[in-house]
Amino acid sequence: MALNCGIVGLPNVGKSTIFSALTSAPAEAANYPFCTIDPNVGIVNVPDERLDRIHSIIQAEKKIPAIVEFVDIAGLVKGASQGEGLGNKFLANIRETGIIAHVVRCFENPDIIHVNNRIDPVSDMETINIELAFADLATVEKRIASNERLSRSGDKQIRTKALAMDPLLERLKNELSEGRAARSVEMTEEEQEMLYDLHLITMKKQIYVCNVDEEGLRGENSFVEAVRKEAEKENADVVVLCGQLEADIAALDDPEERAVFLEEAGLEESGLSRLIRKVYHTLGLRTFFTAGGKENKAWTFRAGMKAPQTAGVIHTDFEKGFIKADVYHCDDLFEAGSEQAIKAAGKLRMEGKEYLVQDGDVMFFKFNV
Ligand SMILES: Nc1nc2c(ncn2[C@@H]2O[C@H](COP(=O)(O)OP(=O)(O)O)[C@@H](O)[C@H]2O)c(=O)[nH]1
Ligand SMILES: [Mg+2]
Repeated sequence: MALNCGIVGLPNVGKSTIFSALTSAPAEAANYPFCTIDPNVGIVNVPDERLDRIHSIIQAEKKIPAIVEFVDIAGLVKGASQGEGLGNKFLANIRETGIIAHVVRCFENPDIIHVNNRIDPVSDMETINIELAFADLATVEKRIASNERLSRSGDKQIRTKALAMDPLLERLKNELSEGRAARSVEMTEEEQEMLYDLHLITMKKQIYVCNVDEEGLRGENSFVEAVRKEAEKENADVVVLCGQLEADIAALDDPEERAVFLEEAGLEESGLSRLIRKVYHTLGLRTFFTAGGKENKAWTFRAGMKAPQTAGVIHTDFEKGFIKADVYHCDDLFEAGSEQAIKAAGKLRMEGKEYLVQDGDVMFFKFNV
C-alpha cells in the first residue's frame, strides 16, 4: 500500500487551502532526496511531541521527524466516473494513494460558490462516494469480462484462479452498483489478497475532514453532526478543522504567534496536526526512535513489524545482518529522566528477531555486515 493520503472532495470545499497549509512548512528536502517534485504532492512532517521530549533529554546534533505524503486531488465532480471534468485522470491519481481524506464543506459563505448552491455535507459525501464506487464498478466489470475469457483457458491454473475470483467479483459488482463502497463487502483475507491488483478506490480507508468556519470550532455545528452520523455508519474517523484559520496559522513563522492564534480560537493544537497524526495512524504507520549522536530521529514502520524489519527501515544491511536490538520505551525515558536511569532501573531490554516493535520504542540495533 502506498504511504500517502489523497485529499478529495467537491470543488470549493477547501481542499487546496488545507493542502497549502499542510505544505507551507515543507519537510526539509535534503532529508528526502527521492521525493517527487510535483505541485500536487507534499511531504509533511509528522508532529510528535515525544521526539521533542527525547531531544530535550538526549543530546544530538539534529532532530528529524517522521514524514507522510499528501496529494491534492482536484476535479472530482458528479459524473467523474463517466469522465466528467477530467474525471478519469483524477480517479487514476486516487488509485495510487494509500488512504483518502475526504473534505466536506461545513461552512456557509455566500461569497464562495458551492457547486450545488447549497451546503449539504451528507449529500456532498454521497456524491463523491458514488463517483468512487462507480469508478470501481467499471474496474470490476472489466475484470469480470476478462475473467470470463480466462475461465475457458487451457491452462488449469489460470482457469482455477479465474473461477475462484468470480463469486467475489459478483458480490462487489452488486454492492458498487448501489453506490456503496467495496470495503462494506465482507471478505476473507484471501479474498482481499485476490483484489489487491485491482487497486479499488473504495477499498481504501477514508477519513472525513469537516471544514468549518471559526464559529464551528467553538461548538459542534449541525453540518458536523450530520457528517459524524454518516461516518459512524462506515466506522470512519472525522477531523474537524477550519481550513482558513489553519492557513493563517501556517503562514506565521513565529511559534509564539501561532500559539496566540490557537489560543484565541480555543484550540489546544492545530487541526492540521490532528489530521496528520490521524492519517499516519490510519495508514497503519507507527514510529520508533533512534537517539543520540548525530541525530534524534523518528522512523516510520508498519504496525506489526518485527525488529529485523524495522532495522531494515534504516538500512537493508541492518536487516540482513540483524543480531539483536537494545530497546526501551520512550515513556520509560520520560519517567526515568535519562538513559543512565533507564539502565539503572533495568528498563533496557535486549530483544531478538521475533520482537514486535512497539510505537514509541527507542531502538539500538546490533548487526553484522
Ligand atoms: N470561510 C471559509 N472559507 C474557506 C475555508 N476554506 C477554504 N475557504 C475558501 O473557499 C474557497 C475554495 O477553497 P479551495 O481550497 O480552493 O477549495 P478546493 O476547490 O476544494 O481546492 C477559497 O476561496 C477559500 O479561501 C474556510 O474554512 N472558511
Ligand atoms: Mg483545489
